[in-house]
Amino acid sequence: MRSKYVRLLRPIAWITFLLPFSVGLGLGITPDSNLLHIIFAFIAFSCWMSFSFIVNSIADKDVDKLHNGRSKDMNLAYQPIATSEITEKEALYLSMIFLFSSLFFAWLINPLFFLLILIVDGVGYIYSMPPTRLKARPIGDILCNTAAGGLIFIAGLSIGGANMFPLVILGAFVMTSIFYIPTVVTDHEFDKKAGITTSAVYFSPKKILQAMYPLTALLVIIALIILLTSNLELKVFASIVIIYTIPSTLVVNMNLKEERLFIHKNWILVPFTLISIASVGYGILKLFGLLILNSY
Ligand code: GPP
Ligand code: MG
Repeated sequence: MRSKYVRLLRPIAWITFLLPFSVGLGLGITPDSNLLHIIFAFIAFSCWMSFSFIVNSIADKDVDKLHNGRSKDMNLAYQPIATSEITEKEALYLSMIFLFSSLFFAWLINPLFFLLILIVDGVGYIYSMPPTRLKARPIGDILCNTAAGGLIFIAGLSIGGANMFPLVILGAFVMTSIFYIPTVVTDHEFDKKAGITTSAVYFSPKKILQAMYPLTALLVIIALIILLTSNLELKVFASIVIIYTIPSTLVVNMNLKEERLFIHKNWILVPFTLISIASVGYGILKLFGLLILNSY
């Protein structure tokens, strides 16, 4: 079995937020960006995720014991707090260290990046922890994940500062909410059993998946405007968004049988990892002046 600290931090689950962060970073970098800032940004990102997942496992310790291993990065019953391999107090200390480290490294980058990391740390906390515990409130779960994905995208953009356009940012928020919805549906059975009223439990899996259609339509409109009005780099980006999102929405809605969504987790994890690597690679090429699509 994986080390108890890896099971506490759940780095594989970070991939869902690594995608908006990396795409933002890739789009934002210019040949004038600072390599050290990029490294610090990844450390701040990892510390934010570590903080958010530790407080989540503290808040979820009783429900995680009921998990059967389905549709997740791991069987949550093996979370080290649920198995008592790590005490709640030790986890709390660790979460504090990660919280302060995320803020410290963010502060080394730029004031906007610092502010955004401060906010997403707060979102990570109110998502899991009482009294808010928004993950257990319909719409609250979607809003937190959409906010976190959109804001971490802006943080990524801000490292280099290019392409910080309102429409691009709006697109990132809409796209995050679209791709969050299937994940709350794959958790539906477990959340219902555990008595957690997520949006999927409240509205039903079918209804909440159907919400992907108007959101996809809105995203396509945004992407088309970007495609028609922006620079070459954003045109390519907008085309990829359209090509990736429309089939995803259709496939996800077609794979709901009864109340179960039959989508293997790798359908999210593998493309998200590949797109993240490609985005960071693209940003690095721009940084070293090896690929210039736009003139900065
Ligand atoms: C786990 O949530 C997800 C997180 C802790 C990341 C959320 C971070 C934000 C900043 C919103 P979960 O308890 O709903 O899922 P799981 O059952 O996989 O733990
Ligand atoms: Mg949890």
